[in-house]
Parts: sequence; C-alpha cells; structure tokens
Amino acid sequence: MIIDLRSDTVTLPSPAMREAMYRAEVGDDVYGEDPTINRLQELAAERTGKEAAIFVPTGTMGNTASVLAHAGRGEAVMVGDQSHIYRYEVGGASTLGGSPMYIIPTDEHGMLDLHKIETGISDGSDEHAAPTALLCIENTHNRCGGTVLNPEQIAELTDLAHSHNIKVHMDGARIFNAATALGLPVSALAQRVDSMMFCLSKGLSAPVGSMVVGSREFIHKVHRMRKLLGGGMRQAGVIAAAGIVALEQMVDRLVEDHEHCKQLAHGLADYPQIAIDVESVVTNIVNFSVRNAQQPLTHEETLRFLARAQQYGVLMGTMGEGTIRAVTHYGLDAEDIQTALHGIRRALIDMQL
Ligand code: TLP
Repeated sequence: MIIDLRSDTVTLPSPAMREAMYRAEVGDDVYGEDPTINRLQELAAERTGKEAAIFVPTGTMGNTASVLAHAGRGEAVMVGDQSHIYRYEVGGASTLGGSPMYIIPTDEHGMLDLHKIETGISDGSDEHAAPTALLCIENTHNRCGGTVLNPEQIAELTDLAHSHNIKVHMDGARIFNAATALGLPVSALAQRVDSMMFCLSKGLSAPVGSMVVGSREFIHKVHRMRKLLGGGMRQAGVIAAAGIVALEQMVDRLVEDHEHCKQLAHGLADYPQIAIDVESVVTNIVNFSVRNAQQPLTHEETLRFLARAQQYGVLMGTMGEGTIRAVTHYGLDAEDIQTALHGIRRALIDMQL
C-alpha cells in the first residue's frame, strides 16, 4: 500500500464529483455559454467576496494571467524569494509579460519584508528603474511549510502597496486551508487584495482547475490573457462541475487534513534523527529534514532517504537544500499517517541514521 504525501495535487475526485461531471450541462465557454462554468464562477466570486471570477486550467496559468493583466511590459513585479510564482512558474511574468521580477526576502512564516518592499518600490521618476506595478503574496505559503498570513499581515502588505498605487495579487492556491486554520471565511483574507488565484485541484480535490477572482474590469483583462495563454476552453463545464462540488462539499473537511498533518509532525518529532518545528505546522504541509549525528543530510543523502522511504510505501518530496515536504489530503486517514510514520522509521533504521 502506498501513502502518497508528495502533494495534495495527487487527490482523486470524490464520487460526488464524478457524478456531477457525468451530469454536467455544458456549452462553449469561449462564447461564455457553458452554464456550469458560469455557475462555478458566480460561486467563486460569492465565496471570496469579489465582483467576478474566471475559471482557468491551472494555478500557474491563473497567476501568470493575473500578473500579465496587472503589469505591462517593462513594469516591475515584486515577488517573494520563496514564492511559487518566482520559483516554480518558469518565470512567466518576465518571459511572457516582459516584467522584471523584483525579489523580496521572505521570513520563515511566509511574510514579506515590509521595509524591503518600501525601499524597492519605484514610482518611475528614476529613469534607471522599472516602475513597480504589482506586489505578489502567497497564502498559505508553500515553501515555508503551509504557513498562514492573517488579515492583519495582509493589511500591512496591501496598505503599503496601495499607498504607492501598487496592486496586490495573492497566490491563494491553498487559501481555503489558510481560512480553515484561522477559522475565518475566505472573504476575510481576500478582502484587501486586488486579485487572488485559488486552486480547486489541491486540498479541495477537484481533478483540474483554478479560479482567479477580482473586480469585473480586472477579470475582463484576465479573460484576454487566458486566451493569449491558450487557456480558453470549450465544454469545460465537465471539469467545472467537479469544482462546484469542491467548493460546496470539500472545504469543511480541510480541518481533517490539518489534524493529520499535526499527527504526522508530532510522530516525526519523536524520531531523534528528524529536525522539525512542530509549532509551525498549521495547515496540511510539513517540512522537515533528516540528521545524521546532528549533521543535516546532504541533498543526495536526502534523495536516498526518500527512495528508501518509497520502498516502505511512503512517497514524499523535497523542497531542495535537504528539506523534505509531506502534504496531507483527502483520501488519507489517521491510520494511514501511522503507517507512513512506521515506513519512515524503517527507512531511518535501514540507512543507519
Ligand atoms: N504547487 C505544486 C508544485 O508546483 C510545487 C505543489 O505540489 O505544491 N501556487 C502555489 C502556492 C502552489 O503550490 C502551486 C502548485 C501553484 C501555484 C500552481 O498550481 P498548478 O500546479 O495548478 O499550476
């Protein structure tokens, strides 16, 4: 039996999703005529408290289309040095949009350095610098281990950016996890940002799809950028139907994923070979590293450890630099977590760590 902790992207659609997909009413969405997509977009806008929403195939496309819609060629986009947009999206803002990325340091909780933002903003008066158009933030923060930005932190970021006429886009791939951890509606986290992308295909378990939300005018621009990126789909109500089920039925259960992640983190902390900060685990992602006689494993040794864990049926990933990431999700229960902990222990013993 395999316990797949590589990501919450590995989740399979629920029976209710498959049923909804089978029954979905569809039309040509490039004409705006897919009733299921239209319903999903209305639902997403309503849940996030924004005027409008648009369905996109992936989170990467949602972020890229948003950045292109906010920032013109030669206008700078501020991103965190640990952000998904910067590290894992093939540099779309720059390679496709002609926007230089201005890098801001991120603390271990996923918060960006306000002072560095302020001193890095260019209003265009200095001809040497690309004028800043956009600040991107991430919530929950993937590389920081699923950490959460609360409404006060978001307000600090948006107040600063807006006071310089800079828009704020939130990569909220896992915003429902953030809202669950804080016990707040997602709208409380989306309120101050100008736009947000969130994924249906991660913890919410839909097979495909993400949403971008924002003002009507902004979503109109994203529509054009989605077409530019080749993301104008036709009878995609077949997949949007699963997205509706995701929003209606899969949000309340995220709390279980968080409990399982805590369970996993506590179990790992019992192994002396593992370095982990259990307190920092607040959603469904846990980062940790393995030590050998108090020395952290090298990247190659970490890969060998992951391969050994895989032999015992536990799949996990690495975030580079010796950091291992495990993600809990729909389809895993407390017993699976216990099984995974046993597998990890056996891998540690095998490697004589
Ligand atoms: N993240 C994936 C990998 O790309 C790392 C994962 O397994 O976590 N924003 C954030 C914060 C993400 O974590 C991801 C996916 C995306 C955007 C992109 O979403 P997709 O994969 O739908 O393009």
